[in-house]
Formats: sequence, C-alpha cells, structure tokens
Amino acid sequence: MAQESPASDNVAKAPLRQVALVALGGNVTSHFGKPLQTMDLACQRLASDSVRIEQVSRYFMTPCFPIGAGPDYINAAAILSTTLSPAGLLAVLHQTEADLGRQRLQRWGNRTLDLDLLAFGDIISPSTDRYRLWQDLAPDQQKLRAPDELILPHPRMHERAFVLVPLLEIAPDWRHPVLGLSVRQMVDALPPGDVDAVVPVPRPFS
Ligand code: A4P
Ligand code: MG
Repeated sequence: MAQESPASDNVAKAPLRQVALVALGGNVTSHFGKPLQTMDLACQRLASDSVRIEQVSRYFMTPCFPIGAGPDYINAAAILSTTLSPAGLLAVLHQTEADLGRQRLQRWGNRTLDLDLLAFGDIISPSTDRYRLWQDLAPDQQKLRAPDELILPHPRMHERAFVLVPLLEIAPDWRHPVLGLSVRQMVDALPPGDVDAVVPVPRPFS
C-alpha cells in the first residue's frame, strides 16, 4: 500500500512564491465597462494557481498625465505573490490587458487597462546600469522611447503620484532597491499638489 508522504514533504515541494507590486490604470471604457469595472475584472482574471492577489489598494481618480492629453484616469496598486518569473508575470499582465480590450496605439495614449510591473521583490533588472539609463532618460525622450526589455523597478514609478499614492496604502515600507527610499519617502518627495490631486473613489461604485 502506498504511504502518504509526511506534511513536511509537501511543504518542501511547494514552489517558491515571490512578491510583486503592480500598478493598474485606465481612462477609457472597455467592452466590459468603465475603467474601475475593467480593473475589478483584471484582478479576478489575474488570480490563478501561479498568481495570488494578496492586496489591492482603493481606486483613485487621478488627473491625466500629460495634463490635458485625455480623460482622468482611475489608478490602483496591488501586491501579488507568484511562482512565475518576472518575465512570465509581465507576459500574464500583457495577456490580461489584451483580453480586456487594450490596444497599443500610442505611447502614453488613452487606454482601457494598463498593468505595469512596478517591482519584483528587490530585483534590479536587467542591471543597475540599464535601469539608470531608463530612469535618467530626458523628459522629451520619455514619451518617444519605450524599453524592449523588462526594466525593474519600473523606471518612472518614483516620480508619479498616480502610482505612489495607491501604493502607499498597501506597501508603505517597500524600499526601492536602487534609490534606497521607501514608498513613504518617495511620496514625501513629490510636489504636494501632485499628491493632493490623487483622490480615492468612494465605494460602492454607481
Ligand atoms: N516594459 C519594460 N519594463 C516594464 C515594466 N516594469 N512594466 C516594457 C511594464 N512594462 C515594461 O509598455 C512599453 C514597453 O515597456 C513594453 O514593451 C513593456 O514590455 P506598454 O505597456 O506597452 O506601453 P505604455 O503603457 O504606453 O508604457 P508605460 O511605460 O506602461 O506607460 P506609462 O509610463 O505607465 O504611462 N496618467 C495617469 N493619471 N494615470 C496613468 O496610469 N498612465 C500612462 C501610461 C500615461 N498617463 C497616465 C497613466
Ligand atoms: Mg504599460
């Protein structure tokens, strides 16, 4: 008769889960509804055997960046745990965007759903030099050039209130592995007007 393996064997075989931070955003209606409904659906669809949704921030209304380029956005942040690699998780995020109607027509263009990988543990990818190259990109180049490789942490996260204010709710003490700053410190370094413009959406939604 086959013997049941002791519980400790199962624990040893459990795949290692890593923590990832994800930014959610959208500013146009999809076939599934308004941005906040599309984002709700994205969270449901992201959950699988290999991706666990640990925590989601409230949803926030945020002024479109660049100012005047489109309708206001809804933004949120989530903590995931995953057995996937960073590239595997980004592929799942891109597939979820596509499934929920995302079209890549224009960089920084209006979108039904944007899912950006902000961080994967404290990994710097592909190297500190490549990260710094994208972080230090001149403002006039940022809209024109997009990386064709995964950059971690997301090279613009530290300067965006629409990313950091939602993240502050769920991961205030996460520390940026290149800048050495916590989320709280990065929020404190933003212009106060940018922070005040990020306003929670009351739930339940109408
Ligand atoms: N890529 C490299 N690293 C990453 C990463 N860590 N996370 C690559 C996600 N993608 C990463 O992304 C462009 C390329 O970057 C892809 O090849 C990807 O593999 P994309 O998602 O195709 O294009 P995008 O969404 O236009 O670029 P990105 O960088 O996600 O745009 P941003 O910078 O996030 O700007 N205003 C408000 N209020 N709220 C917003 O959420 N979002 C944008 C989009 C503009 N204005 C906004 C908001
Ligand atoms: Mg994106």
